[in-house]
Order: sequence, then C-alpha cells, then structure tokens
Amino acid sequence: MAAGYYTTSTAFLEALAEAGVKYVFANLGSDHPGIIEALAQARGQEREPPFPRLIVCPHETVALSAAHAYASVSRTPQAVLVHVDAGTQNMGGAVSNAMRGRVPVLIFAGTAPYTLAGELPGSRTEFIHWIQDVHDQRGIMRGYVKYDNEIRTGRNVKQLVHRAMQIARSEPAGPVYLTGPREVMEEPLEPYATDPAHYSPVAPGALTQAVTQEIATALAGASRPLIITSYLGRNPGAVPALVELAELLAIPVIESAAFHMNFPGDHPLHSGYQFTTTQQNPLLAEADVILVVDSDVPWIHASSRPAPDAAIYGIDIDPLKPDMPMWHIPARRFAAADSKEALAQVTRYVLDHVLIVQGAVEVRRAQVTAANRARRDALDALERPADGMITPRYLTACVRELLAGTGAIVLTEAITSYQVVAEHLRASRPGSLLGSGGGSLGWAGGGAVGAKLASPERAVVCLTGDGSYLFGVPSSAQWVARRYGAPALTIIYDNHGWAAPKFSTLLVHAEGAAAAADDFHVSFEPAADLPGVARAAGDAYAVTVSDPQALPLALKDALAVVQGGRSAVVSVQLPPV
Ligand SMILES: Cc1ncc(C[n+]2csc(CCOP(=O)(O)OP(=O)(O)O)c2C)c(N)n1
Ligand SMILES: [Mg+2]
Repeated sequence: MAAGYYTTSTAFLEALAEAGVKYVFANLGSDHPGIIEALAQARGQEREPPFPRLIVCPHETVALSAAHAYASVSRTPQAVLVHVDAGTQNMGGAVSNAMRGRVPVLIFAGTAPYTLAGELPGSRTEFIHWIQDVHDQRGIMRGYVKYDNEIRTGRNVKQLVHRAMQIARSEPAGPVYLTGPREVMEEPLEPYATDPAHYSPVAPGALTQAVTQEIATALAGASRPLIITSYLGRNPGAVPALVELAELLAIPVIESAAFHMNFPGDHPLHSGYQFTTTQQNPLLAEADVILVVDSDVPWIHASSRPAPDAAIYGIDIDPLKPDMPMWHIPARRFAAADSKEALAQVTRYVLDHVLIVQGAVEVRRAQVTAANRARRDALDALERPADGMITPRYLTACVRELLAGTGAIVLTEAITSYQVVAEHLRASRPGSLLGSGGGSLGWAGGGAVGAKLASPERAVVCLTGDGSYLFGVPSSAQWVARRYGAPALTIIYDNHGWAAPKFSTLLVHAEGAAAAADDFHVSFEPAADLPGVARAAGDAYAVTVSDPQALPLALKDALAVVQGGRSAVVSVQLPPV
C-alpha cells in the first residue's frame, strides 16, 4: 500500500472484516473506484482479519441471493456491493426475499458524485454521473430493509457499518442498506479502530414466568394439542427444543409454509406439511390448544382453519408482523421470544410444575404415531412414475434416496412442488433444507453459490422449477459457481412452464373460460435447453432426463460430477403444464 493510503473505502472494508464478513458479493460500477483501489492497495498486506474477498457477480439477483443463503447456512451476515440506483433496482425481488426470510445482509451502493468540477477527490468524471443522480436512492429500498443510512464521512464509517450489522443481526433479522457518494468514499483519513464487540446483536428474548406458566398449563391440559411452525428451524439449535416439548406431551407438529427444516420429517409426531391448502386439515379443526411458533402462515382460513373455540397461543420472534399490512391469528396470547429459549422454558415448566396426565399422553402418542405411519405409507405408495412419466413425487423420492447419508444441504424453489418436495424429502437434520422465505423467484441459483461457500464440505443440491431456474439468471449464477469453485447439483422440476399461475386461476375461476379452453399463457413451448445454459456459462455437466428408469443413475452420475468439483444441472421432464 502506498505510504499512508487510507480512505473511507479502506475503513469501510476494515469494518466489514471486523464484522466477520468473508465475502462481498459485488457488481461494480463508476461509484466503486475507492473500494477497488483500497482492495488493490491492501493486496499482499497481512491484515487481521483479512479484507473480505470480492465475489464478482454478473447479476445483482445472484449477488444478493448468494449472500442470503450464505447467512442462512452460516448464521453470519455477508455484504453485497451494487452500483448506484441501477444496481439497487437490479437486486429486485431478492431484497424482498431477504426481508421475508429474516436474513441479515449488509448492502452497499455508491451514489453519484455531488460535485461537478473536481472540487473534491471523487468528483464527476464521466457522463453517467449526471444520469445516475436521483432524488431518493435509499427510498428504493426503504420498504424492504430494517435500516438505511448514508455514509457522510469516513470518520464514522466503521461505526455506521457496525451499527447497520447490529441491526441486521438482531431478531427479527433482515437486510440493511448503506449508500456512500464517491467523494466520501475517497476521503483521506487517519487509520482508526473500533471495537465490533460493542455491537453484538440484541440477546435472545425469553418468555415471562406468567406467560410460560399459561402456555405450559394449557398444553399439558389439552386433549388434542397441536404445534404449528414455519421458520423455527432458521436456528437449527431450536429444533431439539421443539422435539423435546413435542415428545414430552406427545404433541403432533405440522410444518406450514416452511422454508426450513423445523421438525424431523421422519419423527413419529411429524404430522405433515402444508403450503397452499385446498381442504380442511382435520388435526387443525380438532385441536383444542394450538401453539403457533415462528410462523407467517400457520393456516389459510379460506380452506383450513382451527375451531372457533380453540385456545391459540403465538410465540414468535416477530409476533405481530408489522411488515405485513394485513395479518392476524385469533390468539389468546402473543409473545415475542426466541423460540429455542421459549420452548425450553415451557418444557422445563411442564416438568417442574405441571402434572402430566401420563396415561392420556401415551394414548395420544400411540394414536398420532399410527396416523402418521399410515399417512407416510400412503405417500410412499405414490412414489412411482405415472403413465411412463416421471412425477414430482417419484423424482423427489429418487432425490431422497440419492442424498441419504450424504449430509447435503438442499435448497428448494420447487414452487407448485414445494409440498411434494417437503413430503417426500422428509428432511430430518436441522439445517438440511432451505428456501428463500420470500415470494420472489430466482433465489436458488445464486443461493446455491452462497450455501456452498458457507459450507464447502457439504454437497449443495438445488431443487428448482424451470421458471425459477430462469428467474435465477443461470448464465450469471453458473459462471460465478465455476469461477469461485462453488459447484452445486441443480435438479430442474421441468414441467415446461409456470404451473403456479394456472393453479391460481383455477382456485378463483374453476369453471371459467381459461379453464374451459386450457388457455393460461403459462407454457414454455418450444422448450429451451435449460441445462445447456449452465454448460455454456459455467461449463456445467448438463443432462436432460425423461425416462423414469434412467433417473436414479442420471442423478447419481450428476452428484458424482459435483463431488468432483464441477456443477451439474439435470432437467427432469415432468408432465407439462
Ligand atoms: C420475480 C417473480 N416473478 C413472478 C412471480 C409469479 N410467479 C409465482 S410462481 C410462478 C411460476 C414459477 O414457475 P416454476 O418455477 O416453473 O414452477 P411451477 O409453477 O411450474 O411449479 C410465477 C411466474 C414471482 N413469484 N416472482
Ligand atoms: Mg415450471
């Protein structure tokens, strides 16, 4: 480094490193010379901790999705660097996914220089600096981030980074957004230090004694208790706490709209998965006490709801969901708490204070176990091809067999096959299944890169719809995977189009003209060579499979390729939409 070279950009990168950021998923532009120069100046220096590594992402969706999945897997937030308003806009729905997934990530974008004629280092030098100057760049992100601010001087940039990270990591976690004008990012400074230990995330909250007693007593006294959860497994450490409580009182557990492994799929008390329901769930209708833990969508009133007199309790890291303009469950008590802590408190209370009606609990355990065995047997029977074609259930069963004992991380963006993937994969290890948590498609492509960088020793397998594969900008994602040695196995649930909008239309207009004419505008015919995109962009091993008998071997070969260090994309041909 040139003697004394130290700018806001240097301090910014130092602060990221201090905050535990190993990777900056970056898409660069005219706002980043300060950062590019600071990185080059630092090259070869022995810094402790070392500056984060820049991961060049040719599309911003890939950058943010990678940072999202990295943080989900490792529970350590990373950073994303994008270009002024344009790059901010190009992250598009990925920021909505990070918000809904309650995933911490620090996003930085430069802003146009504010001086016209060389008054300060970083002043305007290119025509584009006039064109990229907009009124409210931070406003683009404001509905989706927990915090936004502008870096106004390098003298407190470290404080700002650590404060932003503290907010991002404190529950409910989420994305944060900082901007910095070129002049500020070029500002020469004296080196200085901050202590990141003073910015730890807010410690997990627990239940009060009174609420613990209320919930423990209600559950222990229930005849037909039920637990519903969606994202408790964001913290893999919370899963054993749920298992312990469920086992203690023989409480069936339903995973609803779950994008995490929350409760072991092979557990006798696992009572099924639900996403968009069309029929009443009898367990939900019959339950007299329901504990909803960490859930955005515990049920869909239109088709499946609890009894009007059920006693409902809600424990959530985010119990009121102020980020959702309309949300409600008719709970007797809402409590904001960390689910791991809260469930352990309830379990302890039951053990210490509440008389368990052991006979009744054992009868229920036997009943729930038998019902779940029957339900699983019925699902097993569906795991076969239909009319010579691969079905989503058969495909998922083959994936389950393929991955048995491998310790793989599975990313799911299987859309109309979300439920089938959950039901037949039956993820049973905490942290082994991940979805975006949001509604903006295209997460899994970049997500696979982030998951692999976060957990290089594990195989990463991405189950995606064909539409979602394309939303994920595979040309960019597959190139990044190759360049940075982060291979994944991508399995496309290829039904040649978008089943979801067709399904949505049928839910509203079952007898309509679109249904009568099968005219939904959802077909991807003529078919594109989807794995070929990955081959061209990232030298991926690319295969298309339509023969059910050939499927297991094709998947096995593809996994072996990935374990050898090269990405593979298998398009599995399903009945078309
Ligand atoms: C960014 C974005 N654009 C559009 C949508 C609306 N949408 C929801 S599901 C879907 C189709 C997804 O297709 P695919 O991944 O092939 O899954 P399939 O519906 O076929 O199961 C679309 C377009 C969305 N959720 N996100
Ligand atoms: Mg599809």
